[in-house]
Amino acid sequence: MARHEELPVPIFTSLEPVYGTGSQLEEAELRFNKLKSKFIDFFGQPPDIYARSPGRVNLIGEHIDYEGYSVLPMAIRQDTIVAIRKRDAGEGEKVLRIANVNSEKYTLCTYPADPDQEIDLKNHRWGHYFICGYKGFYEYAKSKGIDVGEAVGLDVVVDGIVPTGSGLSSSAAFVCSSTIAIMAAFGVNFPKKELAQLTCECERHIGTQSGGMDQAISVMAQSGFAALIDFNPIRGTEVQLPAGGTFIIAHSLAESQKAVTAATNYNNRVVECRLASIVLGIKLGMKPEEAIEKVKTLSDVEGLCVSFAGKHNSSDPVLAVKEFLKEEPYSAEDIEQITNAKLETIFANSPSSLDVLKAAKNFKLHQRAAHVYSEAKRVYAFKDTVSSKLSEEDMLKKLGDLMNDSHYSCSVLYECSCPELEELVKICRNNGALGARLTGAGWGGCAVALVKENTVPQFILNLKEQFFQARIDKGVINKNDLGLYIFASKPSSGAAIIKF
Ligand code: NG1
Ligand code: MG
Repeated sequence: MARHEELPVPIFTSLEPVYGTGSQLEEAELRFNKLKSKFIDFFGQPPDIYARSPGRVNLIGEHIDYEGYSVLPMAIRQDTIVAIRKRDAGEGEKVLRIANVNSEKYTLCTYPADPDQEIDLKNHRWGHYFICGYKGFYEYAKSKGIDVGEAVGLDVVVDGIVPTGSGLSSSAAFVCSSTIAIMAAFGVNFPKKELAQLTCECERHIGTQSGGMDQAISVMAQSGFAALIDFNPIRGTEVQLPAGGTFIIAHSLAESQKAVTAATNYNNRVVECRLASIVLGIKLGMKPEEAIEKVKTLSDVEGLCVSFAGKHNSSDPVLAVKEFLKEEPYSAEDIEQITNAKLETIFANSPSSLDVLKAAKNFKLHQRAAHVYSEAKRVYAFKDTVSSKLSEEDMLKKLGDLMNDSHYSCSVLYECSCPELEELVKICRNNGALGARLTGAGWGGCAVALVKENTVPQFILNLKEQFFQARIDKGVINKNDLGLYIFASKPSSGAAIIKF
C-alpha cells in the first residue's frame, strides 16, 4: 500500500470528513456559506471549488528544518480556505483577482495572469502569498511536463482564521491552500509529498529562506497525530502523543512580521548557520573552496565529525562546535580569513542573504550551531520518549523538560525570543506547565505549553488572569476575543479539496 504522503490531496463532497461533527462542523458550515456568498458578491458567480490547509504548532525542533534536521509539529484546527473560479479563455481580463472575506483589513489585490511575474518584495501585500502558490504551481507543472494550457484569469476569495504573525504558520496555510486550489481549478492533483516540497520552495518567493516544516505538516497531517517530519526527501511519520497531556497555545501578543524583518531576524540566522557550517567544514579538514561549494547546511558537515571522532571518542557535532568555533562573535573579516573568500562572493547568488550581510554587525557562529545541533537531538529524544515504556507521569515530565531545554536554547543561543514571550513562558511554568516554549520562528507570536489534561481549565483561567487581563485593561485585545489568543489544541487533519 502506498504511504499516505504518496497519495494526492483528498477530495471531499461534504465538510464532515474534514471538520468532524458538532460545533466545529457548525462553524465550518457558516464559514463556507459566507465565503460562497461573498464570492458571488465580488465576482457575480459562485466558486468552482475550495481548498483548505491548516496552520500548525511546532512542538519541538525550532530553526532546524532549514538546516536539514527533522522537526515535530502538529496541525491545528485553524485553517485557511481558498475559494476559486477559473475564468474561461476570453472571459474577462486575464488577471488574478484576490479578495478576502475580511475585506476591510485585506483589500482586493489584482495581479497579471502571468506565471513568470516577479513578486514585488519592496511593497509587501497580502496577496503576494497567493502569487507564491501561483508561480509554484506553474513551475512544478512545467518541470513534470504537465500541460495546463495557457494562463487564464482566476477569481479568488480567501478566508483565513490562523492568527497572523503568531508562529502558527498562517503563511504556509495560505500558500498551501492557494496552490492546492489552483491545482484543483486546473483539474489536476499532485502527490502530497511533492506538494509539500513545491509549496516550501514557492513560499521562498516571499523572501524568507524558510525550511519545509510548515508546508509539510499543513499538506500531510493526519488527524489525531503529530508528525516527525524528515527532509531530503520529505517524509512524515505519525507520532501518537500521550493522552494525559494537552498542548495549550498562548499568544504573547507581540506580532512578528517575518516577511518584513527577514534581514535581521530569520534570514540572518540562516546566513549565520551557513557560515558556521562552512567554517566547521574547513576546520574539520575540507579545503575552503570545497567547503564553500559543497556545504550548504549544518547537517551537511555532521558526517565530517566522524573523522574528528578519533580524538574525542565521539562523533558529536556539539563537541566539534566547542572545539572549533569561538564563542566571541565573528566579524566578517574573521570569517573571510578562514574561508579565503569575501562573504559577498559566497552569497553572490542570494539577494536576500546580501541584505543580511549589509545589516549584520557580526556573526554568532558558535551559539547558532550549538543550538541547531542540540535541538536536533531533542527532537529525537522527544520522539523516543513518546514511544518509550515510561509511565505516563514520567513521560510527560520528560517531554516537558525537553520543551524547556528547547526554549532555553532558542532564547539564549539562538536569540529568537522577546520579552513578552519570556514573560508568558515563565507564567506558564509557574502555573504548573510541565514544559513551555516559544513556537515557530519567534521574535513574538505564540508559546506552546504542555499541561496535564485534568488541569487545563484552571491553567487557562490562571493565564487569563496573570497574562491577558492587564492587556485587556490596556485595550491591547478585546475580552471577547480571548479564545483566539489562548486555546487547547488537538492534532488536526491536513489539506483537503472540497467540491460540493
Ligand atoms: P513560522 O514563523 O512559524 O511561520 C518559520 C519557518 C519554518 C521554521 C520556523 C522555525 C516559514 C514559512 N516557516 O515558521 O520553516 O524554520 O520558522 O522553526 O518561514
Ligand atoms: Mg510563516
